[in-house]
Amino acid sequence: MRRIPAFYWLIVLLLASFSPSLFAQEDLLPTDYLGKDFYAGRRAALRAGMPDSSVAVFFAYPTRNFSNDVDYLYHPNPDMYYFSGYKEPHSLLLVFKEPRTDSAGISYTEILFVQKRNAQAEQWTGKRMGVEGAREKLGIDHVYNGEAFKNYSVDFSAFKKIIVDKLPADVANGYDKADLYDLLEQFRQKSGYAANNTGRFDNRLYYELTGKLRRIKTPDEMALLRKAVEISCQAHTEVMKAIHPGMSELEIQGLQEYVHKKLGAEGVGYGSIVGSGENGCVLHYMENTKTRIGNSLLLMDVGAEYHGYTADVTRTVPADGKFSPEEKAIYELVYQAQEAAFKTLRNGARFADASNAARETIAEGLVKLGIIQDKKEVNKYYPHGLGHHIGLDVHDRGGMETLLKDMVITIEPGIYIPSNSNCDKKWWGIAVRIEDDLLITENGYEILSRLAPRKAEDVEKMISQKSALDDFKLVLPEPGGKKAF
Ligand SMILES: [Mn+2]
Repeated sequence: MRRIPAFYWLIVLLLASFSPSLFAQEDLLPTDYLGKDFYAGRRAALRAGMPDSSVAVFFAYPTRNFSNDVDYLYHPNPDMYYFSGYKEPHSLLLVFKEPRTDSAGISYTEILFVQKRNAQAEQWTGKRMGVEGAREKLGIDHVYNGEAFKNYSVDFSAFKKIIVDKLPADVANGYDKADLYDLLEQFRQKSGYAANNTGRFDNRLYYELTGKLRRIKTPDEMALLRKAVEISCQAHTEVMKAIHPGMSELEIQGLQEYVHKKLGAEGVGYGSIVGSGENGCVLHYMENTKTRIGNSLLLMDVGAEYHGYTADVTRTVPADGKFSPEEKAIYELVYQAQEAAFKTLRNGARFADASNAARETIAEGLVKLGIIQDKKEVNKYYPHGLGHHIGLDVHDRGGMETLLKDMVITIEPGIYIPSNSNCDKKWWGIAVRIEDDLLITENGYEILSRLAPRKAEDVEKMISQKSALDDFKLVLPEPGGKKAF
């Protein structure tokens, strides 16, 4: 074998030095994650709201079994994520109102216990951040492996309040001696926690404090939430262009989620709901198993999750491109209810006013159409609330009696008329929900989900457009010959 002369290597090194990617191994990860300043800011805001002599306690969500030895894709506890950025299971965050001093005399107000690095485990389930990674990436100085919690000296009896969510009762005890089961057990022992404990262990305060913070979105959060909503709208729009009666519910779900992933959203914020005709009447229909959507309305409640933040957008569209007169009448009514609700929105408004405006519009409309005789019967066909916060949870934390600037909420009236309802047959099987995501502003609102058409004529126009997905045909071998799908 010929040796390569040293000066060749020199030239290679020289050239490579202009191209850092040859040296620094590029991880090609997204670059728009929330930064450590965000998490530090959230913890500071939390501490500001905590009463004297208190500690806030955050456990990771448990992992959950999917099949045999396979787990569901892990979803972090949004509170853990919000206050630390740590996304792995088997972890614990403590935030103290009063600064504490460690054995080296260094003062601290938070401590994070993480999963220990473990090459063997990481080969199976992926890279762990570990103590060093958490210190560096999350900006928390006091980070330890979970196993250190056992001997961590904290006298929980000295706190007047332990601000903690209800502890999960169904966590499996794995082989690891510092998994969530052990962390919970050690916490119970150290703190004298009992399930029926009230007063000192305050989960009402937990919801109040976290809710007050999480319901108001910071600019950093808005950048991600806007992206989640925009990606969702692009998916809805692309599906409108591609839709035809021969498609299946699953196929539509696949197209929606394909566009999400194409645009960088890691997943969905909730199980995608794609219901054709009568299936649209099932509010949380997630089977999506109808093989042909046919000529009826298709209700799609599908939202992308982007870096933890989830959209929640519903569009209802005629699969054959044109609303029938009955479908149109119901659709217009839901649209008007939404518009009536929008008009009430602004900083300081009562959400009840928006709810009443929408319900009243639907009630009056249903009476006019002869579907109900008395406005009081409206709940029969409009059985759910008008909206909720969105954020790290699709039904995000925080009260909404009074709307405040920088809240992001959904407005989602709907009308659902199952077969055999006590009205003219021509209405049977019609289900319409229109759901938009709105940012509350000082004097009104911004419709974040405006990219997805919602006016009936705009929906029809969009369906008539060509989609890039129209040309996506699979030719698959079948018994007896090839068939195009
Ligand atoms: Mn919703």
